[in-house]
Formats: sequence, structure tokens, C-alpha cells
Amino acid sequence: MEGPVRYETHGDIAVFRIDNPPVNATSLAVRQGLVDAANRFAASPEKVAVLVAEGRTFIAGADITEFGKTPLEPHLPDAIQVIESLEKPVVCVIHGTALGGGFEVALGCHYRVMLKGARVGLPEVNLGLIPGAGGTQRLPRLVGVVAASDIFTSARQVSAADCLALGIVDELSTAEPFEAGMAFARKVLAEGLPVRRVSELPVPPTDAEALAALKKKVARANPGHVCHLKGIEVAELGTKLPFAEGRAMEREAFWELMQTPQRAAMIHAFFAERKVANLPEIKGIQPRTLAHVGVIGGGTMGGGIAVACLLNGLKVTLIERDAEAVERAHTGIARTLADSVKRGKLGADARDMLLADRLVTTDDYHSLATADLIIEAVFESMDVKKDVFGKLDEIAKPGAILATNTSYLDVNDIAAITRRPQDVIGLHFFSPAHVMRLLEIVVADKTAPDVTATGFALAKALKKVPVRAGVCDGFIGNRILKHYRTAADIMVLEGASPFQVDRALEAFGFAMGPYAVADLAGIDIGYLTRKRLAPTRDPRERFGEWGDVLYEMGRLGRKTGHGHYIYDAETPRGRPDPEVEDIIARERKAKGITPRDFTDAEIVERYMAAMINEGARVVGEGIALRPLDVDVTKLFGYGFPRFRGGPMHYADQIGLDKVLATVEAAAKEDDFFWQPAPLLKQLVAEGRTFASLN
Ligand code: T1G
Repeated sequence: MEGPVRYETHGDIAVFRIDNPPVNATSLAVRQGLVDAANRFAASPEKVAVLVAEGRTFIAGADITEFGKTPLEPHLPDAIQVIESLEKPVVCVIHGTALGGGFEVALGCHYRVMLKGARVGLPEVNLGLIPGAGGTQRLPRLVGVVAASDIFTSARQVSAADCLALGIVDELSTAEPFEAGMAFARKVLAEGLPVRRVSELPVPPTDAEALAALKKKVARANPGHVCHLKGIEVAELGTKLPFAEGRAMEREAFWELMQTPQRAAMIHAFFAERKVANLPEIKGIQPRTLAHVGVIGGGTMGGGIAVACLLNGLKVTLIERDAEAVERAHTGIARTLADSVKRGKLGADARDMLLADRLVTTDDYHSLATADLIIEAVFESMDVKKDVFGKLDEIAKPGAILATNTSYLDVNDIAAITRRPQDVIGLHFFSPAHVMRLLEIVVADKTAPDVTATGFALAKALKKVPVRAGVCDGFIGNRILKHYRTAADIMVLEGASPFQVDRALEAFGFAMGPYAVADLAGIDIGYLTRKRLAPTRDPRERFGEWGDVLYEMGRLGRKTGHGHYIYDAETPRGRPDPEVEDIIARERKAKGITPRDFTDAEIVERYMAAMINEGARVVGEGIALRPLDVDVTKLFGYGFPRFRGGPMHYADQIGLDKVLATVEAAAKEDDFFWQPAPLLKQLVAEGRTFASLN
């Protein structure tokens, strides 16, 4: 039997062996292979069959590369139905991560053996979908509607122990997958176990209250999404229908969701997150050794970076300027690790080992002499950073990589003060550094390719999403942020309320609007940025200054309980401060601006046009390699709604000509801020999309 599914016989036992690297996704060939193997088994003398996969995991899901194309038969639910309808038992062996369609294939088998350490899940909602091959119909028959709905709306992975406890699998094994399957098949033969179809099991009773509570929780956790509640609706309805009708209803709902822009956006996000690491410049380049990391500075960023490295197997030497600062840094790291223990992410013993054996905190720079990589995370001042790099240049071993965590300073200038500019790179972490997944890897003019490759290797080791960035003020993320934040400020100056701007953008899908973000990050950051840029500011530039007034009033945002919003016991999450409107009204008057109304739609349209236009400029200048690099930066570092795929994907969906029209219309009032990016104009003229550059 050709193709990715082989049929083997071992006495009375047949084996359907899937081998479709890298993750045994159910491509058309796999689906056809499963049907052929099932039909051959039906017509053969073998009495029981084992379904097992080669490689690191059982089927990890439907083949996402086929999404958006015309679906070809046999469809996965039909292939699963062929297996379940067999008159002889089929034993499925689950190893690695059986996700989505993979888990659904397992549920269509008559028995399930699971390797310890393996996990199952139904993550389709992460792609804007619902399980579409029987998952919403079979899983409730094993664990009930509420537990099943919680599994597929959370997209979480379920451990082998929990699967056994929930009755999802029949047995756990520590053997190799093939052996585990053969052992269970021999048990089926010895005990004469019958065909046992999940679809024929009665549905356990539903706790209506628990289901209602789950629906409420899911709706709140996924604003703007359609698929989560749709999945629960289909699962609940399915319990009241014959299985075949429930399966048909699930399929119809699945195809409806397959047509949504949300699905296209989330598939784009899925692949973009993986493609950002595919860089021609580091293909085949061996990264340098990465075992011992030095961190300079034990503040919020330095401490977070140290924790991220410790949690991922790296040795850390953290430097602070004196004994007191060293102690403070060590305490901060210990506290963060204690949080991980409290949240069950880290064992107490592991935490103790990290602090005892993997972490050194000291004020002695010479302890960095053996470090493979040293990350500077000191105060955002070029003089301070140059002083640090001067010392590092003296102390670091040959071949050690010297990285700066600066969020906007010129990495070329920093590299130039060392005798090893080829070993200098920017590693821009996002706070909190042990949580935020984005890592901007800033490649300076002289950075060696294997240093860049080591930056990407570090990202993989830290489970971060790396994006290559060129050197400019703010690299990719902060440069684009400054632009759309200015667009928001200009709309506020022209008459919109900052609170309306936040509401409109939160309704669009952002976790927080720009002014809530400013309060969270600290109004002082905006104040210091404006002061830093003041000497070089173009006189034509328009910008809001009410942030300076708030700063001078000591209203720095959340950290002082007062910024644009008031944070107190009454409203810990903040309520608009009407006084801010008065401060802005005074600024408008002083600038001779007559305020006008804005609709929420116009706010979103302009905000997004500014973001997309600057994203196009950043790609056009080569600061970002592709539009998808801008998407990934905004998705993983700036709370851009995943169901919209990122600003550049969103631009393709609404049409680049529409974006350009918004920019050009706004330019009639302000042709300094609103200058169409050359790349945007070029793509519109050529009738192309940003996707054509990915
Ligand atoms: N289809 C096609 N390719 C896939 C794939 C998939 N489902 N999953 C991974 N890949 C590719 C990936 O692009 C990368 O390719 C390589 O495999 C390694 O992936 C009917 C409709 C399984 C946990 O959502 O979560 O089933 O870059 O780097 O970190 O109801 O991949 O090497 O060329 O992520 O070890 C549901 C998605 C689909 C699982 C492994 N399943 N995948 O993580 O490796 S919808 C999923 C993952 C569905 C049914 C519905 C992870 C992983 P390349 P990787 P990893």
C-alpha cells in the first residue's frame, strides 16, 4: 500500500501505520489511506487492528495547509465514520500531541491507549473553527457536554492522567507506541472485547447551570469571536439528536466558520508565527554555544530576562551595581519564581535548584568572563549603555555575544564602541520578559550571521516568537506604535475623547485602548519620549501635550492610581476621569482647535490606517523583512486581536486601496503626518496585496 498509511499484519492483528511528517496531519493522502486500510481490514482475516503513527506525535490535526482550498473527499469525518463502523475492533495509540482531527480520529476508534506524557486537545478555536470531525458529538458522550465544551473552547491540552480519569482513554502505557498498541490488541483478543462505538454511548446528563456559567465565561474571555459559543451550541444540540444528524449539523457549522475572515486571519497568524523564524540569512548557519547567559541590570526587564532564561534551562549570572542592588535583584527573581510555583508552572524543588545552582547575582563584572551571551538591560540612556559595553568588551571571552535590550536606541552606535561589532546584536524583550512571547532581534550593520542565528536559537530556547528587525528608532513595534498613537492623539485634539478612542478600539478587538495602555505602561514613558524627541521635532508635527500636564500633576497612570482613568477600590480597573476632558479642552483652546465629533468607525479606520501605513513604510525600508513580520510583532507584543490576523493581513482583507484612500483623505488636512507609504502606493497601483510579499 503506497502513501502515508501502511497496512501490516502480525498474526491476527492488523496495523494501520501512519507516516506523514512532520506531525502526521490528516492530508488527503492520509485520509484516503485510512479509508483504504479500514476497507482492507474489513475484508481480511485479521481480528483486531492497531492504529499507530510514526515520528514524534500521533496525528496533530487536519492539514492546515489545505484550509481555504476546495475540500477533497474523503473528508475526515467520513474517514472516521468508516473506521468506527467496522465490525471488528480498532485500537488507537495516542502519543505526542493528538490535537484536533487527530483526537477526533482517536475518538472514532473503539479503544484508546495513551502513552504517559502524551496529550490530547481540540484547539480548533485557535483557528477560528470548531472541531469538525465529530469532536463536538463524540467527546460529550464520554465526558458530558460541559467538560467537552470546556476542553474545546479553552483549546487546552489534556494530560494522559486526566484522560484516563475522565474515561477518554482505556489505558496508559510507558511502552513505545507500536508495542503499546500490540499489547492492548492482544488483550482485546484474549478477553474477546467487542466493538465499542463512542457514538452509540448515551450522553451523560448535562448540568444546565454549569453550562450556562461556561457560556458566560467563554463569551467574556473571547470578545468578538464566533466559534467558541457556536461550538457549545452544536455540542448541546447534538445531545438531543441522533448521532448522524448531530454530525451533519456539526459539519455544517464547521463549514460556515471555515468561510469566515476570522478563520483566514487565525490560520495566517498560525503560519506567520512559524514563518518569522525562516530567514534566508541564517539558513544552515550554526548558532554559537548558548548555555551561560549574563544579564546586566536586575530591574523589571533584567530580572524578567533572567527568569525566562532560568525557566528554560540556561545558567544565569546577573550583575547589579552594588551589594544592595544585587540583593534586591535576587529577591525579585526569587519572588517571580515563587509566583510560578504558586501557579503550578514550576515545582518547588525545581525552583530551589534554579536559585541554588543556576543563578549567580553579583556586582563583579569578572564573573561574566565565561558567559556565552551577555544581555544588557540597564537604564535607557546611550551614555550608560556605552559605559556598560565598554566594560563588557574588556571582560567578555572571545566569541561571546553582547546584546542590548534597548527598546529604541541605535544598536550600531552601541556596537561601534566595542572592538567586536560583529558580536553585538539587539534583543528587545517585552515586559514582563518571562511572559511576553515577542522578541525583536535587532540586527545591526556589522552583526555576524551566526550571532543572528544565535538570537533565533535563544528565542526558540525561551519559547519566544522571534522577529528580525533592522535598526531605526523603535525598530518595528515601537516605531509603528508611536505612529498610530500619534494618530489617536490627533483625533483627541480634534475632538474625540480618549475614552471614546479606547472604547472604539476595544470593540474592534484590542485588549486595551491606547490610553488604558498608557496608564498601564506609565504616563512618564510618553512624557520622556516627547522630551527626548523635542530637539529634533519637525515644527509641522502635531502632538498631544495633555500627557505632560498629567505627568506634572503626578498622575502617572495605574502606578499612582490616577492617569487618564481613576483606579481605586471603587473601580480597580479604572474609570474615566472627567477632569482629563477639561485638560484636553484647554489644550484645544490654546491651539485654536474647534473640536468636532468622531464616529467610532472613523476612529478605528484612521487608527488602523496609520498603523498599516507605517507598517508598509517599515517593510519598504527593510526594517521588517515581510508584512507577516509586522503582523507577528503586533500580535505577540502589542495585543492586536488574533482573529484579525495582524494589521497587514487585516489591510489585505479590507483592501489596500481603501487604506490608501483613508490616508490620502486625511492628508488633505495634515499632509505632514499623513504621507502615503511608497510601498502601499506601489501595491495599490499594481493591484497586489501585502500577502504577495510574504
Ligand atoms: N497542519 C499542517 N502543518 C502543521 C500542522 C497542521 N495541523 N501542525 C503543525 N504543522 C507544521 C508546522 O507548520 C511546522 O511546519 C511543523 O509542522 C512543526 O510544527 C477537522 C479542522 C502539533 C503542537 O491546530 O499546535 O484538526 O515550519 O513548529 O512546536 O476538527 O504544530 O516545520 O514546515 O508547531 O513541535 C488542529 C496545530 C487543526 C495543531 C507541534 N490542530 N499544530 O508543535 O512544532 S484543525 C492544530 C500545533 C483540525 C478538525 C480540525 C503544533 C504542534 P514547518 P511546530 P511544535
